[in-house]
Amino acid sequence: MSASTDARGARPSEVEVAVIGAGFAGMHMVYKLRSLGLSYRAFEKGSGVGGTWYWNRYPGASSDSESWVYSFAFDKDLEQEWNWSKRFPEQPEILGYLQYAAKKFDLEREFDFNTTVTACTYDEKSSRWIVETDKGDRVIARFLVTAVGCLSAAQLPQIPGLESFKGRWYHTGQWPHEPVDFTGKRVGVVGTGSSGIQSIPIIANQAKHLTVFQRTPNFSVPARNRLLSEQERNALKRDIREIRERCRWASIGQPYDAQPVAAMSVSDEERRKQYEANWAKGGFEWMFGSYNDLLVDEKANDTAAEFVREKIRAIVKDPEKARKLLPKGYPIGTKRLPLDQEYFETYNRDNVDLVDIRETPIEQITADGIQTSDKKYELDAIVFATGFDALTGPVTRLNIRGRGGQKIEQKWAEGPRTYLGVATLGFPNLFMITGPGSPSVLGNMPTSIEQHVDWISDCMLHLRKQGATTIEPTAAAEEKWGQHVKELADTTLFPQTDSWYMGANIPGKPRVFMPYIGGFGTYRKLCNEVAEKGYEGFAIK
Ligand code: N01
Repeated sequence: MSASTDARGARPSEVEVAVIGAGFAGMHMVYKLRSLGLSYRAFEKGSGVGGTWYWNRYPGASSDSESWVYSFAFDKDLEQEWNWSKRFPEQPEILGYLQYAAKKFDLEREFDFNTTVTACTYDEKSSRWIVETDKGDRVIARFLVTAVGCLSAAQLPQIPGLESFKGRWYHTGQWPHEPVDFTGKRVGVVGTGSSGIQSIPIIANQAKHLTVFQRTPNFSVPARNRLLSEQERNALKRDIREIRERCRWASIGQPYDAQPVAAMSVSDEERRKQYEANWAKGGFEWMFGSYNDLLVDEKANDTAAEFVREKIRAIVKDPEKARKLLPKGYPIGTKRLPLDQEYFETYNRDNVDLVDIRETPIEQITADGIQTSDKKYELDAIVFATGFDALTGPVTRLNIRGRGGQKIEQKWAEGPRTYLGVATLGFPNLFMITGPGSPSVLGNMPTSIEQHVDWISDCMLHLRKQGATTIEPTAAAEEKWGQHVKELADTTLFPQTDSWYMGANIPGKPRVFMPYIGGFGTYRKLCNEVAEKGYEGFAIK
């Protein structure tokens, strides 16, 4: 018998908690609920654990956080047993790690896989959630926990003619499980965000010809991925507790923070030396471990942006390609900064072309390729690296209805409204792991997830001790949190830019900066204080 089955081994239809998702968040939540002795049902659309790493199997998919922190922190044995091969782990290795953890903690049997949640409805009379699935389940739960990730609702652009395309097409976020071989093929990639930038060098290596359709040129910084030596691994394992503690309190959940130095307070020469040194190291530290004003001061930001533009000019030999690749018109870092492996170098290959679709827009997809306003590109395969309906999309597509039958997408019509990014008024006993209004995507996801899972579990225990039935943010607390999230964002350069942080990649989506940008450590402190004050800002009944 598992914790999600009854004495007869059947899945119960009434539980304390319903959990949706089997990625880092869902796995950790279920592990935690089981250890607390709370009953649950857990649903996952995919056929196995992995979440992001189950779906994003595109060539080159890899984490941009270092392997030793891009992992579960809740089990000391797991972190000593598992050997990461590289600095930045690649998708197959992360998926392997999550599958290993699922086996180690016997989590697989706790999930209903291949099961899509079709509706979550709050019943006010019983103060329970009714969770329905495409398998005909109707589960009654006191609490509903969404562990659906922030970047899981894939966005396919509405380009006329896709249905007529005779070749194969793919979205990076919904990649097939069987290997995709582009050998000898003419491939088009649409999109140059992180997914495009990671996959383009690998596809270029395989394909006969690659055409990249770029809407906005992106800044990108070298990852400088490499194998870890045994000595390095041992040292990391020795220090891992201390490293994790640094992550917990740092601004982006990584074991480093910006220096307490403004870029404009040092000489040009010194700044350049710093940028060069960090460029050689690679990784996010280039930007987020250097000066503390890069995302708030336009002049400071310009110095970093111009440094990257210089690198692009130096790497890309064809001046016309270099011109098209130069990012301009928005501050560096205000679109999520990709890390790359020879991305700009890829444009020096003879088999790679770049189309600026702002200059020559895509008009339609035809049976044999992509037609722009300028010419037709004949293609055997198209890869859409066009991103996601970020942060809100994964939640709104669950068909959640709260008090009075209100749909969550109605409540969020002008942008997401939450308290601490974990709960929302009108939807009692709903907890969102890494929801909008929490730091989530602004740093190392497992650090965010762990903090939310712990906080939510503690809150459930508190309610149990109190004999309480429901918890829900007060209108005042939610309003104040929304203001705070906005005010913080307005002190930065982020709102200037069309990015998925702002919802700008989805036609019609309200333009609101969705994550909390006050820093992971500060946020953790605030959440702890809320709990210490008896869940201040929540109405508990
Ligand atoms: O998506 P994106 P992504 N016609 O939205 C373009 C995380 N992630 O999947 O900039 C033509 O960033 C769009 O153009 P524009 C990470 O947080 C993490 O790459 O909107 N083009 C852009 O170039 C990341 O930020 C990792 O003008 C269209 C691209 O498609 C997030 O996921 C790896 C278009 C989309 O870029 C999303 O990344 C990968 C259209 N209609 C992803 N619509 C790791 O940690 C969009 N585009 C490793």
